Amino acid sequence: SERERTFVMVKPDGVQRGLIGEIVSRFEERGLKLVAGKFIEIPRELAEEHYGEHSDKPFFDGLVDFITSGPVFAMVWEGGDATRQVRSMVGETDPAESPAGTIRGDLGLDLGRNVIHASDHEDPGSNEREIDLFFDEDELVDYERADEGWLYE
Ligand code: YYY
Ligand code: MG
Repeated sequence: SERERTFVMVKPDGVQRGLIGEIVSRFEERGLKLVAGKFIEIPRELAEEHYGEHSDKPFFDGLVDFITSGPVFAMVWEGGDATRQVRSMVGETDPAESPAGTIRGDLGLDLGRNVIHASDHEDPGSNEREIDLFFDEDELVDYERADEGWLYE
């Protein structure tokens, strides 16, 4: 499978609930490689651009209010088919529809407080677009993980 990079963010509810470490651990243990991370408060303009595809939806204003309501932990993870792999670990948009074993299924209850954002594998290019929105090129670190030879055939 193709090595690629994908954008992931622990939302304000996940940060306030002390779930950053738990969430980072899941991706680390899976074998994905962390290539960037930053702890920030998202400016409203950036939030509106990030969620631009939803600008005409009834939940848009509440979503932007929520994502700007406190700090988030934004990350870039790299690996084989990373966007799809991460989404399968995240679960469905609604935690109530997410199986146990997924991040939203294990750690969330409510659609509007679903703990984590991840780029959409069904929206090709969303990973690159979101990485570019949140990170400068020189914030992405190129290195080899020590166990990479054991993670891929
Ligand atoms: O990509 P994902 O986060 O799984 O869902 P999207 O359909 O892109 O919606 C983004 C975000 O909006 C979702 O994580 C929760 C919120 N939301 C909502 O509050 N109410 C909805 N009916 C749909 C989505
Ligand atoms: Mg989405």
